Amino acid sequence: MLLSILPLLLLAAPVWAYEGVEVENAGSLTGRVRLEGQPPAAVVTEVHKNVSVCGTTVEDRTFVVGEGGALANVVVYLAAVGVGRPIDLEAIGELDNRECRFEPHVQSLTVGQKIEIKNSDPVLHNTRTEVLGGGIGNRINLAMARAGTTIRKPIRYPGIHRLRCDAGHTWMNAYLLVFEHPYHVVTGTDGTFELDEVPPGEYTLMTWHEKLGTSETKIGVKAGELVEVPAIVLKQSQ
Ligand SMILES: [Cu+2]
Repeated sequence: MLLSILPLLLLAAPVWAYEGVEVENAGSLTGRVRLEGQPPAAVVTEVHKNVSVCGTTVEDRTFVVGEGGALANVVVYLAAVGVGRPIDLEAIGELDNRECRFEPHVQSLTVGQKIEIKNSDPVLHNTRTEVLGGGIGNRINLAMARAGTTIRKPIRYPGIHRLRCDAGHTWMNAYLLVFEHPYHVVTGTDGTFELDEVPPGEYTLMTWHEKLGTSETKIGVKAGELVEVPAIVLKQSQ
């Protein structure tokens, strides 16, 4: 009996775990993500369902670009951090179905946190996650028929999740990136980011964008210092 259970236990054990500690002599990182060149024109989808709520057209939000090429909706994170500040398990991500869009378009959370999914519209929406690039993922498949409904779901697995709505709103999409450590943040319309309470050491600072993929920057963090990361310029492939 024991022998038959053992392989399952081994599979269920985490391959790599994060340890939250009080970080002494922590440093911080700050910087800005920029898009090189003009962004492509937004894709406009004609709407033929729930037009009174959704409108007649919807523009996609793949490239949200501010002044000087500042790029929003980029997840900036440290690769493979094993020890650092504790994970805030009380933090709750929010995902609203509003005017037939997911808000926000991109967010990041840490394993152990929760996400609160809300329907603000008086129409049926369904929030379903697809795990990109393999892995177990944190699968969600949640239909919400009434306006004002909220449901919380625990976030259990790391990965890149694309969110879709199966209720006939083919244009609805968003991304949820889940990490095992707390060193991740999403850029706003000014393209800036900051990561605090980073233990001194050498790191790989990563960026992820839904169309541009990932970039890597090697960076050193020293005790008590605020490191200004050189501008991260993301290029569009042809
Ligand atoms: Cu929907």
